[in-house]
Amino acid sequence: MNSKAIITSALPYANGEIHLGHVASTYLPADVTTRFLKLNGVEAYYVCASDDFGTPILIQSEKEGKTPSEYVAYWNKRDYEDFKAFGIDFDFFYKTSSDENIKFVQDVFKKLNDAGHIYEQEIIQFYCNNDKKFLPDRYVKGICPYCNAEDQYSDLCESCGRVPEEITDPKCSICGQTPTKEKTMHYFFKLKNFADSLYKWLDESEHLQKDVKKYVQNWIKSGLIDWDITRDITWGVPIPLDNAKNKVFYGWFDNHLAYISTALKFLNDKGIDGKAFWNSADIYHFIGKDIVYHHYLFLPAMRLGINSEYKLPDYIPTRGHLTLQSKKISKSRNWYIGLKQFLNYYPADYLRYYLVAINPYSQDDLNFDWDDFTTRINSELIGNLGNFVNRALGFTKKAFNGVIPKTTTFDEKDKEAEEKISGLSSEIGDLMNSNHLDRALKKVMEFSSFFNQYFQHKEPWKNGPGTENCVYLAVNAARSIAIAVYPFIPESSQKIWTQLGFSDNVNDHKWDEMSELAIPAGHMLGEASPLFSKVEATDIERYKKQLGPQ
Ligand code: B3M
Ligand code: ZN
Repeated sequence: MNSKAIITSALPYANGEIHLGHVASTYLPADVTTRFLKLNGVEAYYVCASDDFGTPILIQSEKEGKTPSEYVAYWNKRDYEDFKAFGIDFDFFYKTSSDENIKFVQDVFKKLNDAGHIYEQEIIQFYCNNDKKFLPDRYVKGICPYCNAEDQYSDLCESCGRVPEEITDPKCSICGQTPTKEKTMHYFFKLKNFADSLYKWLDESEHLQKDVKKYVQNWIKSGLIDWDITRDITWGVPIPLDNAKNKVFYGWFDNHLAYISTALKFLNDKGIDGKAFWNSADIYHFIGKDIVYHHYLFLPAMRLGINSEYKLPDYIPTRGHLTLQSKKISKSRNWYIGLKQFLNYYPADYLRYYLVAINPYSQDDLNFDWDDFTTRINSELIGNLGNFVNRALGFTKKAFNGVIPKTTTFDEKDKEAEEKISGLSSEIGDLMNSNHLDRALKKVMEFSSFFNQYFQHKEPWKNGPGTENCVYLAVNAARSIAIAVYPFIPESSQKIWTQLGFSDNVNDHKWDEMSELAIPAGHMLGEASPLFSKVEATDIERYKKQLGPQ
């Protein structure tokens, strides 16, 4: 394991609230991984930023009568608060519109330009003579030539889902007049230049997902196209050339560079040499499968284009989309659950548990289902884990006044239990290291289930021989669980830790300590109380009704 790591997750557009779909595939897996790395003593930093630029944000801010800066500042703050309430523990959350990022992006552009990776080309764009501006795709609406739906974007028909080559009866979405077509000079990034080096990088990478790698390599084989990095709007990173007045970079040129500029700002402010750190760390970019093209091609190509001055990613964990009750999430059809909303219903750990448990390390889609959520929380988190911890600690309280008794000779069952504890950290650690967070969590649950059975089998309430061993091992197993679940359900982990009678923080300890029998005879437990409360079917029925047209 590298002793340093930088972790990022796809930057949220500063354009609306975070919902369950966002956290499932990127923010949560990244947070769990970061917490795991930190417990292993890795100097790991999780940085993120709001993605502030782009035409949709400009349009929305205009609609709301705000300046784009005011508009994105609102969402930057709100997103950060929602993430925090969910236990997403960024070391630093910044913004793509920061001075640092703007300067960084412009420098990268100049270097790419000097190296011959940029060229100019005239293109034809819609222009509104009334508003006196070029109209990027999103600013032009018309009739879809395929399905005849009215009022569709010129680059996407939301009714039939197709991308029209040429929209019928185009209209400026600001003033409603018919735009003309004018020539404008755009800058292009020569993505084609990088076909071979990208292919090789993918071939040689050790940790990138095999299935994703394969189809990205197929894209390369079928031919890459150069990439228009210009927008004729006012909201974006200005293109630093004299003859590029009123032009800014396309959002996907600048946003991923904020991974680097944000990390540099954070590290340099801490007195660490940010660039040296970046280049000696493991770099993780957590993403959803819809932005594979951007992260496996544009992003590495741009880094290669500046001679890998900042190293390419080691890991790009890519996961599928979340559906909700088996239907596609859609804000306009009210088929989504806001993160903030959910946290009004249940504690963060319930959602963290569920979303990790159903989320494999693959691009398969996953489904949030209220009934499945109920079953898993009630039977797994509460019925298995919560029950075991409460039983072990509660019994010790009752039968031994909360003081761990001295052990006697271990029998076969005790020895088996002891081995379970000593094997736990490497067994789960291996899965965590290979990104199989769901499987790792499942192992913890199996461990807990084993100890539930062990406790049942030993019947300590009969106070027969071996009762002391049972209590000693069960309480130590509860301690192992507290450490093992810390990356997944940090609040509950700390609760268990405190109930065990420790006054420090669980994350002051190391991952491997979960495999020690560190609670000695004579140790006094804290107060035991139930960790969770049951999910009630009647509540769930209410929450289900809040979805869909109101
Ligand atoms: N802001 C959100 C998305 O497409 C976009 C990600 C940027 S990552 C550099 O998921
Ligand atoms: Zn107009």
